[in-house]
Amino acid sequence: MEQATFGETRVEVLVGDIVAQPDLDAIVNAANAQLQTGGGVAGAIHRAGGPGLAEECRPMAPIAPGECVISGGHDLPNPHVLHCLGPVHGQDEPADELLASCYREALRIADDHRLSSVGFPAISTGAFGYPMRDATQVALATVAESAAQLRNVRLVRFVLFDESALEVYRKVLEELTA
Ligand code: AR6
Repeated sequence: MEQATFGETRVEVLVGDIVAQPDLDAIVNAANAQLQTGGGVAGAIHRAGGPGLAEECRPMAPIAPGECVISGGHDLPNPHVLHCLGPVHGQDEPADELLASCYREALRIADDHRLSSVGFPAISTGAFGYPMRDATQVALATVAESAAQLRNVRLVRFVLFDESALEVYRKVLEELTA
């Protein structure tokens, strides 16, 4: 299954690049605590966003695991970026609650800013080492639970880096809606 509806919000899962989603009001950054450039998603977002993005973020740092802050999109095609710090697997506990908090907070902030579409990468599953299947269960269950409270967000897109991640998302989405 590649899409599902929770409340009035559609959830899509696809393979792609998080910085190449020009139709979305906001993309989510798998950030570091300093909200600066890095590897993976953070590197791609800061390269595409340009120096103005790091400059705007500097006074909001540091953030703690589970937290999320919003900035403008600068040179990105998206008007906003939601910067979430995921848990480092095996270090930041309780990992599942901290990861759920990232998704919940990003959706709450997007909704408060009256955004209608948000794109997420698979937070914590790269450099931070969170197993993909466990992280996917947290991500999709949290979006499903949060949907009832959303008044503005109508599209949540999970932008995954490869087919194997997409396969996991498809399976978990199927289990959740069974
Ligand atoms: N688009 C979509 N997904 C991507 C992209 C992309 N352009 N690039 C990587 N992924 P990561 P984390 C996938 O490491 O685990 C950074 O250095 C990747 O395959 O970006 O939360 C920061 O500075 C993986 O599945 O984020 C932090 O220090 C997922 O996105 C730290 O890494 C997340 O990988 C954050 O680690």
